[in-house]
This record gives sequence, structure tokens and C-alpha cells, in this order.
Amino acid sequence: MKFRLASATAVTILSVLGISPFHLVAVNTHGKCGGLSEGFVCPGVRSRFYQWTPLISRSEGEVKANVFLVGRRRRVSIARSIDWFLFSQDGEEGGSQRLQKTTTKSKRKKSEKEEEDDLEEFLASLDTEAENVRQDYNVDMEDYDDDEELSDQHKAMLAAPAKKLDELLKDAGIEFGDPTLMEDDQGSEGFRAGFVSIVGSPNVGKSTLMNSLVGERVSIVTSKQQTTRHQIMGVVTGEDFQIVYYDTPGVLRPNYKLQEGMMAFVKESLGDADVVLLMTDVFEDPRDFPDQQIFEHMQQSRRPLLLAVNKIDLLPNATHPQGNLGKDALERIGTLQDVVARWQAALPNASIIPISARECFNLDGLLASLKEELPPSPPLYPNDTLTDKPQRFFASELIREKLFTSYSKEIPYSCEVSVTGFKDQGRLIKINSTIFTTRDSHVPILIGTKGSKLKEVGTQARLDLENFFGKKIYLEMRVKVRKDWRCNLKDLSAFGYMQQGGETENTKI
Ligand SMILES: Nc1nc2c(ncn2[C@@H]2O[C@H](COP(=O)(O)OP(=O)(O)OP(=O)(O)O)[C@@H](O)[C@H]2O)c(=O)[nH]1
Ligand SMILES: [Mg+2]
Repeated sequence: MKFRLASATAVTILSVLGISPFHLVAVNTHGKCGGLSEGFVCPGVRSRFYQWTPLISRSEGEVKANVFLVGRRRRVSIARSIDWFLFSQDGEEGGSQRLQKTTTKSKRKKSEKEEEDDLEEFLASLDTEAENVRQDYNVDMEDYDDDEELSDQHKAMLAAPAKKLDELLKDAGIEFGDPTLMEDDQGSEGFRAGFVSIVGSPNVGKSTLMNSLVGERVSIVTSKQQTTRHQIMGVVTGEDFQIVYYDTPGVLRPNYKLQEGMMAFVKESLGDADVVLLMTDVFEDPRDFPDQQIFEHMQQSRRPLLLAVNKIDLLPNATHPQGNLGKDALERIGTLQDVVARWQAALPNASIIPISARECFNLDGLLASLKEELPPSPPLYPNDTLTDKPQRFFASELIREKLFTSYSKEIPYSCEVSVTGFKDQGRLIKINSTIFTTRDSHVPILIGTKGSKLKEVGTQARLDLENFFGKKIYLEMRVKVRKDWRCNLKDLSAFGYMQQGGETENTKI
């Protein structure tokens, strides 16, 4: 890991100097890399603000490294990035001061708990700083220009901080220019990597597709609409490509703040995408797409647009000449050619690919088309990365999935799950969770007679959690009423749905 870290730091210097087009700065392993933490003050070029991301790796299924990702996801001109770079160098909250704090503290051997607390504190300070930077620059939505060259003036401005980083590398015993440092990025010629956002109406199969493509169950799936509420990342790395998929909530017209937050995720994801993967199913007519603004954005966007028409397994085929739909539905839908023709007329710029996400039909074809559209780039994440949300997020999602499948009517939509405790004790994980609902009258329904219903839901969730984490799970569940959590910004923010300020710059498309 240290190796990767060193490599990325070298890449940072190169990119700040405008020598390399790399967009990734990976700088830390659980906040414990001493001098090289200074890399934090160097967020690289082309970054609006940074993101601190604990990654879950495929091989170990647990948080392995923390990566500081900058670049295409947060667009801003090089000039502004440089300003930010310098601001971070000089600012009160600058990285050097943080570094001193961490290194002084780290002289005494810390308990695991203290280390965790330190990391939390550090992450919180990064968030605050990101927010400051955003406000400070009041960033507008200018796309950065790929061909933008660093001016001599900017190069001169960068000389001093680059020198400082060079010294830091030397202090850490790493010689800048050492070819082994770049090994991680060697062989990246011909490599393609990028962000693919899966967007579309509710229930068309976005999460099913994401899981099939990623080969793991990172996104929950149910037969109900609005199952997905967050933006969920799943990474697939091949020999010559890396795709960072984003599954998103179904597009809808928001009725309350929670749904506004969900739509903000969709828009953010669309704004960040290298390739937009719009998903529909054989039932949907383009005229019924829920949000005209998003639809027009896709019609006009110059970004590559692929349209996956899902659930074609339901249409008549050689093995099922009648298909799996009623006569009325079949008459309304017509043939697959009719479906494709309707969408092609509405979105002439889209490449249309019929698939069945659940039956894994034509996913190879879809993948091949996606790969063609990816920009040339070295991998954006370490090769074995699976996803970026913390483990407790997946725990809460799997429990929420069970609420969707076990209760009907408004209950699934009134509930949120919060994981209040997550203790990995080696072979056992202890999870404490609270289900928040909007009404007193839901509580007896959620719990059932003598707790029977909650027990049933808990058992199903536990089994899925054991599968997901590959360990025994002890699951505690409580039910609480939080009347207006779906509209209360503070609650929504605590549940990870939105910034307290509501829509942010980067949710505009
Ligand atoms: N027949 C058929 N059903 C599918 C296919 N893909 C998904 N489904 C079903 O469609 C339903 C919705 O799937 P999801 O993957 O949750 O859909 P989504 O688009 O993520 O839904 P939201 O998160 O609510 O926006 C589930 O019952 C899936 O099993 C498919 O290829 N064929
Ligand atoms: Mg979904």
C-alpha cells in the first residue's frame, strides 16, 4: 500500500506540474502514513473539491485503504485548482498543521479506539475544509478544458510547493524520479477508465444490472419502486479497463425533501459521468419519462449515451413464443424492434442495447460498448476495489431491503434504517440498528404480535448480512418514531441524503 501511496504522490507532483494527465491522488492508509500525509494538501489538478473515500476491496471484503480522489468527478479549471493548492498550503486549516497534529499525537502508541477517533476527526476536518473551499470559491459549473495548458505563471507558482513535496518524499526515503515509484501506473498505456452512471425510471432494473456487472450484491433490489435511495459505487477492473459504475435512485418528481435528495444524487451522477448508461425496460414509453429536464439534458449532451432496454426476457422468443406478458401488454408494447424504434426516435444520439439484467443476457455486448466509450486513463482506484461506502452502509441497506420485501403500502417508504453500532470482532460482527418510521401507528405493524414480525425480518436480514460479510452476525433491531425525517434536513443529512444547504452546485446538470 505504501508503494501505491508513493506512486500516487509522485503522480500528484507530475500532474500539478502539468506533465501528466493523471487525475488520481491516493495518499493514505488509515491516516497512518506520516510525512506523506502532506499529500493531502496537494489535491492535484482539475479538482473542485476532494472526496475522502474508504474503499472496500474485493479480495478482503473490508476497508483496505483510503483514497483521495480528484479529477473528472469534480470539474474545475486548472487555474482554480492551483489557487486551491496554494490556499491549502497557506490556509489556517492547511495540511501542514494537520500533519503536525497527527504526527505529534502518534508518538504514543494509540489504542484502536483512539485511532478510529482520530480518523473520524480527521475525516470531519476534511469535510469542513471541502465545504470551505466550495464556499470560498463559490464554484460555478464550468467544465474544465482537457487541452488547457498550464501557463508559465502557474508553473512558476507551483515550483515552490512542488519542491516542498519533493523534500517530503526525500524525508520519507523516496526519491522522486525513482522509476519503481511509477510502477503502479506503468502499463497503463492503452488502458481505459471512467465513471459510468446508471440512470433511469424507478424499477427498470438499474440495481439488478449494477450487481450483475459488478458480480457482487452491492445494491439492494426489490420489486418495489424507489428501492435505491443513494448513489452507490461498484468498480470492475479488467486487464485493460476499469469502470466505476454508479447506481442511482429512480428518476422521479420529488414530493418531499428525501426525494429531492435522491434526485440530487441522480443529477450529481449525471454531471460526473464519462458515459451515461440510461436504462429503461420494455414497458416504458419515452414519452412517460418522469423528468423532462433530465431527458432533454441527455438528448443534448455530447457525452456518450448508451440506452439499455431491459427485461427483454419477458418478450416472446424462441423458447417462449408467447413471452411472459399478458396479451394486452404485448399488444401495447409490440415487438423488440418497436421498442427500440420508439427510443431511437426520442434519443437519436443513443446507442441502444437490449438486455436482460436478471438473466444476464447480452451483458457482454453492453460491456463491450461501454469499454469503447471509456476515455484513455490509468485506473482510478486500486485494482481490487469493489465499492466506497462504509460497511455499516451496506448493513443498513440490507436491513432496509428486508423492510421493502416484508411490509406493504407506505411502510417501506416511511422507514429509514440507521446502523448505530458496528463492531467487527473477528469471526462475529455485532450490529445495532434502529428503524425510524414516520408514524406511531406503524410501530405495532413493524414489530408484530409479541415481536414476531420484527424477528422474522431480523432473521432474513441476518442471513443476508452473514452472506455479505462472510462472518457470523449478531443483529439488534429497535423501532423508533421520527415523524418528519423525510422532510427534516438535519435528519436527512444524518442519514446521508443531502447537505444541509439542500441542492448544491454539483447537483446542477
Ligand atoms: N423479468 C425481468 N425482471 C427484472 C430484470 N431486471 C430486473 N428485474 C426486476 O425488476 C425489479 C426492479 O429491479 P431493480 O434492480 O430494483 O430496479 P431499479 O431500477 O434499481 O429500481 P429503483 O431502485 O426503485 O429505481 C425487480 O423485481 C427485479 O427482479 C430483467 O432483466 N428481467
Ligand atoms: Mg435500484
